[in-house]
This record gives sequence, C-alpha cells and structure tokens, in this order.
Amino acid sequence: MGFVAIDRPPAGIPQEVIARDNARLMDAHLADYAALAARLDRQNIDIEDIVAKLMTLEVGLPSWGMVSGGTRFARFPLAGEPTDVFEKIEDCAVVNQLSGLTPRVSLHFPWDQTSDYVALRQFGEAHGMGFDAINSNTFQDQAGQKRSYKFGSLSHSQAATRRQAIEHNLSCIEIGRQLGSKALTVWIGDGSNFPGQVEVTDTLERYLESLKVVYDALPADWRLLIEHKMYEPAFYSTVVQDWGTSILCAQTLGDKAQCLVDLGHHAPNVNIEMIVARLAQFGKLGGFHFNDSKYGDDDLDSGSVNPFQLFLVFNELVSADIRSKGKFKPAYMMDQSHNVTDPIESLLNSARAIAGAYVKALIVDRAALKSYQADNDVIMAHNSLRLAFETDVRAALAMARIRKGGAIDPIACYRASSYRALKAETRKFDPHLGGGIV
Ligand code: LRH
Ligand code: MN
Repeated sequence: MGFVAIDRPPAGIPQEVIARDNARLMDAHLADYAALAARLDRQNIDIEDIVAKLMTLEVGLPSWGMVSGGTRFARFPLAGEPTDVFEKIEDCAVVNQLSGLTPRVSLHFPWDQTSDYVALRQFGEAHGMGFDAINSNTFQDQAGQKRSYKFGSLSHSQAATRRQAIEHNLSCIEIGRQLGSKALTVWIGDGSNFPGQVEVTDTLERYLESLKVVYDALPADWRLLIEHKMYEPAFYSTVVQDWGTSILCAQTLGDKAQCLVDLGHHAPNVNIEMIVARLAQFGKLGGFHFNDSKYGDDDLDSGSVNPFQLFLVFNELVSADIRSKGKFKPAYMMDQSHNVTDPIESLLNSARAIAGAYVKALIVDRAALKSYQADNDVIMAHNSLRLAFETDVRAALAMARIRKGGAIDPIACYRASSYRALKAETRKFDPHLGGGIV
C-alpha cells in the first residue's frame, strides 16, 4: 500500500517565523528561567527535572474544537476555519508545533468521516500528528439513519435501535484500529425529560448489555472510556449521570473499561479533584476532557475560569502517579467549544494552562505537606499547595516549548505568521459547515 499522494503542502508555521519571534524574547526568557531556577533551588527542586517531566506531558486535541463552536442560538463561522478532517489535522499540527504538547488528535464519528483511513493516518503522520481516543456519536440522527436516537441509543427500549448504536461503536473501533488509536470514548445523551418517562434501572441494564458487546469487541490493547454527564441533552435523568454510575459500569464490564472525567459534566461546586482521586484509587481513571465552566457544560478554555481547580486536579494526578509508581497513564484530552476566539489561539492558551497546572503540581513539597497533614497543621498544609499554585512557572513552560522546537510566546508567534489569514485565502468558506455539535 504506497503513500497516497494528497496534494496539500505540510501545514504549519515556517520555522524561521518561530526562530525570529523566539530571538526577540530569548534574553528575557533566559533571565526569567534563571530566576525561577534559583527560587526552586531554594526549595531543593531542580528545574531541569521539572522541565524533563513536563516534556513527557501530552494532551489530545478535539477535532470538533478546530472549527468555531456555537450554541443553540448561533454559531459565528471564522474565515479560514477547517472544512474537513484533513484541514482540522493541519491546524492541530500548528497547535502541536507551537506548544510542543499536543501530538495527537481525538476524532469524532461520523463528523470526521472520510473514504480512506490509511491515507488519513499517513496524512497525520506527515504532519506529526497521531490519533487519540475515537469518539462515537449516538446522540444525533444522521441523514438516512434507519432508527432515531430521539429516545436513546445504547439504552433504547427497542433492541433494533440498541443494535444500530452498537454497530456504530463497532465501526468506530474498526476506524480507530486503522488510525492506530488505542481507545474508544463512549458518551451517550440517553435519559429523560419527565419523571416516569423511563424506568431508570431498566435503562442502565440495557445500556450495560449493549456496552458489553462493544467491550467484547475491543482489541486487546485498547481501553473503553465511559464519559459521565449530569444533564443535557436530557434534563430530568441521564443514564450515565455521574462518576458513581460510571465506575460501577466500568467495574461491571472489566479491566479495559475506565472512566473519563469531562470537567464540565458536574453540578456547580462539585469537588472534581476528589472524584479524580477516588477513580484513581480504584484504578478506574482512564482519561480527561479538559475544559472550564462557570455554570453548565460551557466547554470554555481550560483554566480560563477556575485555574485553581485545574491545579487541584493535577495535584491529585501527581499524587496518584507517585502512588502508582508511574503505572498511571490516563489519556489527557481537551474538549472545548471555541465560540468567540480563533480555535488555535484558544487551544494554545489551554495547552499552556494545562502544562502550568501540571508543573505547579510537580513543585508541591509533598514531604512537608504530608507532615503538616499528619500534624493537622491546617494552614501550613493548605499553604503548601498555595505556594506551588502562586509560583510563576511560565519560564519552565517556555523552556519546554523551545526544546521541542516551539515558541516562547505561542500566541504572538501564531499571529506573526498570519496563518489564519493565509488559510482564509485558500480554504473554501461555508458558514453552514459547523463543527458537528452546531
Ligand atoms: C458531551 C461531550 C462529549 C462529546 C461531545 C462533543 O457533552 O462532552 O465528550 O462527544 O461533548
Ligand atoms: Mn466531553
């Protein structure tokens, strides 16, 4: 099977644009790096260890987030936004090039459907992009679809509709196998809008029976990621409504089934970092959809509303990683909707926020924290976290980007490249295209 020639030049930002912009900022960066190194050294932390660990962090990009998002009220298209999965991968490659953090994209089917997945895999590889978890979609009806998902999918009252949803998930696994993916994320909108509309135990039994068929079809080295969500599109009950239901399903299905935590899928003020700790404690934390929210499932940029919560989540992740002696490998992915920003800029900002939360969690003095906790020295225990969170780690993040060929200031560099304006000249503009959700 030769390389299928696709007449598209490797995308990305010309390296000289990055080199020029980094040269502009290098002296200030090196001064900041030395200052941070000295500060961390006083805490017996070697900044080089931190940067080395940071360079192992990888976060998957949401293909559906590469196009301007919207709400039920409106979507405001962006000139030069991607019009197909290939152009989405081109833009993902730009985020990876400038951030050095996002070498994989998570695709969603049928939104990213194409005719030749071997060619798509090669196109991805040519742009330095691999494929993270595959997302199935049984929360929308596609043109020509035989049975509607109006009243559910994997938990539907009628076996034929459940079978249709199972078949779709099996076809997603097949596509993922060709792309080199190693996981299937299953989020369903199944639920009810009225008390009495469904028998909630029956719906979960049907869901488990259906998902078992999907689970049994997983390749040996794959994971099934169960994504819970409190509400929407259903507004009274949701079949997989919370982490409790999710972990019970994952334990019922088997070792390859784990829970995916989408930060926006919880009631306001829920202690998400504790859910993360619990799922990790029982070996069922399989992955994340990072984003932020103030009210509902707002899918805002990671760290843009509540960066302290993102830090506390990574604090639990670092603690779980230490407990698991490094065997702990959750799939980090973003799931965001960029309604008023250039998706590339939002994803660059979000990648930086995620990296920042991770580095701040790495510099927590865990020995001191443990002894303050043992002594119930509440203030000093809390301040052990505050000190790390309040440390300006941007120079460490920039050094990791530089060492991966990225930009000291990704947004400034992206704007200096005029990438989006150039794409607006070559890509067709279709205001009705949309990213899938709207
Ligand atoms: C559901 C969800 C899920 C995706 C969809 C795009 O709200 O978080 O992860 O399938 O967004
Ligand atoms: Mn999600």
